[in-house]
Amino acid sequence: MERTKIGITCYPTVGGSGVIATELAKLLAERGYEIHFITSNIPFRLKRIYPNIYYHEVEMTHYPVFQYPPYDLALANKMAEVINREKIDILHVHYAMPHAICAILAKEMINHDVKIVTTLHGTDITVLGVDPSLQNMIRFGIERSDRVTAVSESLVNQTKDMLHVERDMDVIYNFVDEREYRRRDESHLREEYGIDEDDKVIIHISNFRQVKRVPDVIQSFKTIREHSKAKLLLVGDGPDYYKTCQLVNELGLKDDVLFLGKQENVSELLSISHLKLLLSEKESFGLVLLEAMACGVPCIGTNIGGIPEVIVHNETGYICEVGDTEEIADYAIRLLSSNEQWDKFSKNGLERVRDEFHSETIVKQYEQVYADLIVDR
Ligand code: GMT
Repeated sequence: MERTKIGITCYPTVGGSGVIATELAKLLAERGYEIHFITSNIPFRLKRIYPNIYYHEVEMTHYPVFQYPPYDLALANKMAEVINREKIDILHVHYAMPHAICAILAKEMINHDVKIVTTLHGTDITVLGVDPSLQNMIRFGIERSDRVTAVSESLVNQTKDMLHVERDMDVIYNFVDEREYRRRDESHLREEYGIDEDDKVIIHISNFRQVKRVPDVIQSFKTIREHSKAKLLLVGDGPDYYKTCQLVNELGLKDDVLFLGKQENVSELLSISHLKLLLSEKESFGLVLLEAMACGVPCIGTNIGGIPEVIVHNETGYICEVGDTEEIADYAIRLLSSNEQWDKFSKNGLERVRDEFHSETIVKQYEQVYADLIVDR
């Protein structure tokens, strides 16, 4: 029997959607699918050779006559070329804007019956979707896809409300590779970073965009630090990085906050952490929460988007209102001062990742979506 061929387009740089697209590709490849990435760069998580994963780079032509290089058209063109040549069965795009629109254009350009699956990750709905000038185009991408999945119930509801989309959308949650995300003994890192034995370690991982509200992490940490010996690990980089450094200095926290920049092996850092903070004002899922829970780290997150679908309040962590840094600090202090409570939350989190977000379960859900479409052809 011929192998099912899946084309994948995602943002290949650091970011949850690129991580999910690539981890899904690797697991599908292990299950015998043939995968064709059609992207601007090799996805950053594709670190070694996988015999049935291929990479097709979108090439840009720089003509002086073009005021702006037409990336989206180059992508559609590459999609059409690869679908035709490789006889791709399914083109799975991550993000409606612009990837679903490019996929629809590519399909129009060829005679091969490829099916388009679009996965919504959030930003195209919650950030771009509020711009009226883009709404029609995003809706078009969603409505003309053969199947649409979203990474949380909340994102499905927001898509329906904001874009007035009526079609069915499947919720398929994010997942982590359990072989990578597990708690291990990385105690040497504590020593290397100068973290004392009695320091509690709090971690925040993000792209430091404004929506992540990193200043709230700092303000919460300030209060936590007044009650307990602690260090804050800040992992990632982005537009609010400088502002965050300034705030840390202003609040006199310089000695207790470690700016670690972009890091690849975050499971090692999570393994020395006691608490994960994700205090965003927009978050369709919060993959970093799952990564933390898989490493046994309880989480505090905000009551927005998909976060309450990941953290169970008072069981695997706490849910707080956006910006309420006093409440966040109160919960953190309570959790960090009780070993019994911490052990319970850590264990509950591990069980939740295993029972609700196991990679095996999630990959099967995507396989079912593909199988339904192939049967329909
Ligand atoms: O959070 C970001 O800024 C990055 C963005 C992305 O493209 O990776 O994350 C989105 O997709 C992730 C994977 O599904 C989700 O876990 C994030 O919650 C979502 N970000 C937002 O909704 C802001």
